[in-house]
Amino acid sequence: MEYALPPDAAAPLGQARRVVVFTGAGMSAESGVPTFRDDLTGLWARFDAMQLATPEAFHTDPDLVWGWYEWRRARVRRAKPNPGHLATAAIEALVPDTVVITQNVDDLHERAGSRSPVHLHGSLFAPRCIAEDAHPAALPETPHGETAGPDEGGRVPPPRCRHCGALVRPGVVWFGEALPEAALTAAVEAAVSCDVLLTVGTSGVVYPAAEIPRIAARSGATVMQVNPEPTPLDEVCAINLRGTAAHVLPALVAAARDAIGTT
Ligand code: BV8
Repeated sequence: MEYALPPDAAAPLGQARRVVVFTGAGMSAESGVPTFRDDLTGLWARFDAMQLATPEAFHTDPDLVWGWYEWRRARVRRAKPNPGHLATAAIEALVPDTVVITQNVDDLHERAGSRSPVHLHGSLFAPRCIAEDAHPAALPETPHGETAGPDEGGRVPPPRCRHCGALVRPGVVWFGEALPEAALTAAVEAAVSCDVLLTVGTSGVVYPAAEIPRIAARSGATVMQVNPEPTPLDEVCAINLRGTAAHVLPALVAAARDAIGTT
């Protein structure tokens, strides 16, 4: 059943010249990829994602952390983009000057047709050497998790860098690490100059990423939120659509398309 949009909820998107779609883990939830708020499953149930996603955890137990990322990579490879990802790509077609900024490390936006999402927190598909020069490293052919279920997807020794023999690490931004400068700069530039920022599926608690919708609001953009739950970003949203990405976004895009079609 189509989501019942409040009247005029799509008007800002229908009139926008420059749009930002800012997404978090909730965007991929309906593709079966767990969010950071979800309890981990199987072997991982006794770990806290916030503890595993740190340089300290990798230093202490590289096999455990690499195994976790391989398990996550296998789950993403088995997942499919959901109607929310597809609707996001449809927004890019509807409003050519659209920038997708994601906190997610999966590739579901790309697989849904988004041209070049800005990955603020890196990617599961870009491992690199742990050494300073951070040589990109090849992904192991079949992620360990592909064959083993979550409760056997435990420790997996990380590969070694072909150039220097150092450990290869996941290509993500861990807690306590700086975000990639180019990505953060591109995200801020998009946020200060957009007419509408659509924040989808984020709890808005991890900084500096969570600053992006606030920067847009301070710069005069209309901020719209899609989330089944309240978040700290409620206070900067002009329009709050309580619902899931796969349910709300297609309805929002259809209504915006109608609005544009009638202008
Ligand atoms: C840094 C990659 C400094 C790894 C991730 C103030 C300023 C700056 C930093 C800080 C600060 N205060 C605290 C900090 C430190 C820290 C931080 O923010 N901590 C938080 C916990 C308070 N920040 C950092 O450490 C950052 N680095 O600051 O470095 C520095 C500077 C210079 C030099 C050196 C150091 C780095 C943060 C990045 C961490 N890496 N990911 C990996 O994936 O393994 S963060 C990770 O968690 C995600 O990428 C995401 O960003 C975050 C989880 O948030 P969400 O995506 O929102 O997901 P979440 O599960 O929380 O929520 C899901 C939402 O979806 C919910 O609201 C739910 O209701 C909704 N939902 C559910 N289902 C659906 C749905 N919505 C729609 N549809 C559905 N179906």
